[in-house]
Amino acid sequence: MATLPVFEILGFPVSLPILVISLLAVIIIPIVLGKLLASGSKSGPSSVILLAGPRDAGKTSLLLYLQEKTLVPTQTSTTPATIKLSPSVLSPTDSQDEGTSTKPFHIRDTPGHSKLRNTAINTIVQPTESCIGVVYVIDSAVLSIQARVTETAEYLYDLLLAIQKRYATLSETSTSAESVPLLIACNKNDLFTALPSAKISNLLQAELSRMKETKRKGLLNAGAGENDDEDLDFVLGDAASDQITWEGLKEFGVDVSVQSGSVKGGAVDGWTSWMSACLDA
Ligand SMILES: Nc1nc2c(ncn2[C@@H]2O[C@H](COP(=O)(O)OP(=O)(O)O)[C@@H](O)[C@H]2O)c(=O)[nH]1
Ligand SMILES: [Mg+2]
Repeated sequence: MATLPVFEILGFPVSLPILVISLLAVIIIPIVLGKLLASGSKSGPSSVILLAGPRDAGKTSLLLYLQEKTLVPTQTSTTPATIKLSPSVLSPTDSQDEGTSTKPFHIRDTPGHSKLRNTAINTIVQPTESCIGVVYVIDSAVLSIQARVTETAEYLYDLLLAIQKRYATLSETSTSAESVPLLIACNKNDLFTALPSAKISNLLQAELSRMKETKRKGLLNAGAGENDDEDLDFVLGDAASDQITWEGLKEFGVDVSVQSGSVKGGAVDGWTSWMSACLDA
């Protein structure tokens, strides 16, 4: 019987089959591991529509309404919740008309408390998350109070900046970078103190401009601790002007729409057709 050749490696005798298996293992294991890790980092849910906004604006109510088609009692959320929905939940209540998309999508409800807003910002900034739209739910009935306008605009500013950053990062590597559209959903318009969407739109643009001016003058520390020094230079919109308008933000990959509605009144068709358009895009 012919004997297999035996090699000597570092003083140890090694037979040919062992040598071949070892060499294959050294080559194949890193390749397989690399593939597994790469796919793991992209395993987050696909087609995520993010719900963000100040506390008590109606984010969780909207999410549950899409599931149940009725106003369900909610509790203050402290953790993000991602649920999978069929696009059929977005078709208007009085119509058979369905969007062209049939693939399920995800809605992520995030806590509105100022200390828990990282989830929302991260969902936008992380390139591994396929965020296809942001619904910024606000309470239309409290915006005659200046402090509530400021609070509403502050969180909005951070989200718009995150969208702009994502777009800027993607544009560096691709000529056809997709922007993430943002809908300002002016909820609770069933309440008599609710302001109309056009008025809210103007109030928020004016407040964002005021904030940008304040940030630029260095009176406010942008991003308070979350962003590093380099990011402090990252200004929302045009660096040459403090004026912020939805129109002006478009060239920075930030596409803003404003629409009134009411979860309580079941008036959410405008918002759901906006979401449908995100799925079809
Ligand atoms: N009047 C009115 N109340 C609403 C509406 N949507 C939600 N609410 C109420 O607002 C409160 C806060 O809602 P919630 O969904 O928990 O807000 P979240 O903190 O943004 O998730 C709850 O008491 C809801 O019942 C609405 O369209 N009209
Ligand atoms: Mg909630």
